[in-house]
Amino acid sequence: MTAVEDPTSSVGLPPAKEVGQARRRKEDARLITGKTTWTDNMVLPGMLHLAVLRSPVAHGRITHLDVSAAKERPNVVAVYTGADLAEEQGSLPCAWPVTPDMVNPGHPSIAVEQVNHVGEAVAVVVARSRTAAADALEAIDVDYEPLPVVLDMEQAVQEGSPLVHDHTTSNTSYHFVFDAGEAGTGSDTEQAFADAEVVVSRRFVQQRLIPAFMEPRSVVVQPSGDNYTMWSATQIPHILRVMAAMVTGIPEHKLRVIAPDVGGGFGGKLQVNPEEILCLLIARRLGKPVKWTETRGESLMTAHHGRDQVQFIDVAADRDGTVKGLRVRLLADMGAYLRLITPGVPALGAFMFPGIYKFPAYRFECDGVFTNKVPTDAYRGAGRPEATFAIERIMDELAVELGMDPLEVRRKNWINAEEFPFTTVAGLEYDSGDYHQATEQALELLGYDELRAEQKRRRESGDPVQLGIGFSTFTEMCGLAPSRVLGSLAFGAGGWEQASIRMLPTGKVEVVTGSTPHGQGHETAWSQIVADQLGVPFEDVEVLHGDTAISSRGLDTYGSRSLVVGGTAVVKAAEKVVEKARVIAAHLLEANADDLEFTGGKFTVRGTPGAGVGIQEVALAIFAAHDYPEGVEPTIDAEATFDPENFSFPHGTHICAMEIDTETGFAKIRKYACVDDVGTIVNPLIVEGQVHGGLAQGIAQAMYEEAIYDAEGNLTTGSFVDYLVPAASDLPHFDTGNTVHAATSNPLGAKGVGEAGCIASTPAVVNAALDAVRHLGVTDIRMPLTPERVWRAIHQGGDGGDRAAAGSNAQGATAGETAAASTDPSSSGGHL
Ligand code: MCN
Repeated sequence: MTAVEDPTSSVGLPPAKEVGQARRRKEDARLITGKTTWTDNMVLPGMLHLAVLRSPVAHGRITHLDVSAAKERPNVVAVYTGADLAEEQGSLPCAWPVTPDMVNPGHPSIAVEQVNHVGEAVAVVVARSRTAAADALEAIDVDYEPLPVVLDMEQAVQEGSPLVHDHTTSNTSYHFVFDAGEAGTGSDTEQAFADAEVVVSRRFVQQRLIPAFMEPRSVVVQPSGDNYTMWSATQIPHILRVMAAMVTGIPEHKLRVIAPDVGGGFGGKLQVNPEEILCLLIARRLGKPVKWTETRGESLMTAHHGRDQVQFIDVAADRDGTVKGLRVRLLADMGAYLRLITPGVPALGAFMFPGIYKFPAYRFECDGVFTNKVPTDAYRGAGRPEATFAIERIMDELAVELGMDPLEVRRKNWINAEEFPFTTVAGLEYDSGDYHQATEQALELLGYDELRAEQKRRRESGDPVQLGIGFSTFTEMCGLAPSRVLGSLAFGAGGWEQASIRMLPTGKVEVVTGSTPHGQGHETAWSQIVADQLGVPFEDVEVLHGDTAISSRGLDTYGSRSLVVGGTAVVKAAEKVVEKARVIAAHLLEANADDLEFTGGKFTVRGTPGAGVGIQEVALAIFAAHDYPEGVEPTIDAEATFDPENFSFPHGTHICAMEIDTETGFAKIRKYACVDDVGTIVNPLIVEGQVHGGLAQGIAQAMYEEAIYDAEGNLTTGSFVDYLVPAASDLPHFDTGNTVHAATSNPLGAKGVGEAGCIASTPAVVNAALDAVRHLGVTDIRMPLTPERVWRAIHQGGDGGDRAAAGSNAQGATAGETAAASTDPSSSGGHL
């Protein structure tokens, strides 16, 4: 990774000593040596265990449900059905009504009369042990009257299609439109298309993905009188508390939610789960602690999925490559219900389709469609990877149509560095960056010229292994905030974040943050920020989070928001601490507060640098409180809430070089180089780790992962044997670098990084694959780029087609093994 120097020099913070250092994460020692408590490790006296009977049918009426035998099973304490809990279970929340007339069918935690996807809860057993609960599920007798199963979005929106919810009039939940002409941010799109010299149209499929977090979901609820404590492997303890209070009627101040160490989420734990509500309701009924931990199979089958869109995209341009307009129509699979932000995911993406290009006309339309599948919701990038894929793919297609170099057509349409701040046709104000600079660096990192020369050689010699180079020049909107803008998008919450800082008597510092890390390293990064702000040693800072009783206000971690919003709240709280300490230090030094300078943790009197007092000494003095100025509170604690004026817009250039064996269809990344601009970098090691993780997931979408349902609506990729999450050994070395253009929306000058790699990488990989085989007549290959699909695209035409409904991934193989095993694409083994 290229070095970053003087990260705060341009943004008016104290000189950076810690910020910019590649500190190892302070949380890792406990995480990787088993010295932490995951939710499932919790054991409470008298704790009961919940097991869930799940529907084996995708769509059906429950005609018979007999739980009496299960109640008689050993160690079973209670069995509940939807009817038993109908009065109190309410509906799981959807916080993003993207249009005023959006149809939300409601979502019970346990089905009452009808099931709408495989895996939906039908009954729950509460027993003294986990195994007793699971065993008793077998004694429950259920009959279903099957209903027609709706799986294909394009069929679901046809007139006369069977309905997922029979009390609705169609399978369309909402029709969302953003039209730049109507919004006043652009000109008439239809006119732009009528006037353009060239129009390129494509249909892209964003396959369904599963956010396969390491730690499965788990929840424990402990009642104590009318108070409840919930431990949950969640990304959103604060939002969960509010939502759970609303759903169950338990007063919010009687409910404490704790997210202990959480083993990853990737958006999949940005949810209010039926089981969280059920544990709460049952703990209330029985007055006993209740635990539920999912199996991996339950996780893949019932935790919300991501992506799943059909994208129709048209670009209008002149023959010289100048883009004139963009039109996007989406079908977005909601699954059977609207979960916490299901409908908002494609709507958020609406603002990202224009990418880093300037053109005058843009129209976006999206139908949110119900199907009998598990609901979709946030998955790393949520809406933005889908948009970035579509625009970066079609820019390549435009280049091909015009006979231009893919970078040349991009460069022609980029917003130039001197044009910032720039308001895009979607109405976003991009604040800073330099797309040319990032691209030049990335080309160098990749060794572009050499690889192009090799590509030429391979083509000319008819080498069976062809080489392709694919680009993705992207930006994204993250740092989810500003509250007013989120409000204008009909999001049900704000986007501020809170932090407080307490100076302890011994000079140590406690930082309480409303962000909720689940792998992102906030304890380390926030310590670095505070160490610089207060001039105290990094080791003296402790960061507390993820407990609504400790951090009472917060909006949690998602949307790469934590540093730019939560980290800024930490900066603001630290500034207040310094100002409070300044007044007390002035008193102790018998000086005027205005005459004090504060550097390196020490207040000195301007002009007499010898005399001074350290902020940690001030903390002890104020604890004793023997001598402090009148009218001042004896504390130097402070809290701050930050709500930025704008999103943050990281950008970058990602380039993938890919080899394709034209005889086997096996695709292999030869080299991957990327240069990301995330503004000021607080911790380069963490940033690099975040980029690597994001790349792994973005590449996984391009090459490996796909959730597949069979014709009856069964998930056939219901285990890691079938759902192909790549291992580190399946991924290439990444050459990463950075440019630094400070964000203007926060005093750190930082831009989010948590999703960047995931958003950027997928189109770079697919573009590379196409570049390798386009001369063989291939114009598209459906994701994931399995050897079967690639082979079919080369030898049979089309995009490689749909994968077989069942058993489409090699049993138990890693991605590499699968590909290697699939050397005979006409056999039925491997991916075939
Ligand atoms: N950072 C930095 N300098 C920057 C930007 C970020 O040093 N200019 C650091 C931050 O201090 C923080 C980390 O990078 O430690 C990520 O910061 P940020 O971009 O603010 O993202 P969030 O902390 O809000 O994390 C959310 C983001 C999302 S949306 C998903 S999805 C995701 C991701 O983070 N899920 C993850 N990264 C993940 N990493 C792990 N290990 N597990 C997940 O589930």
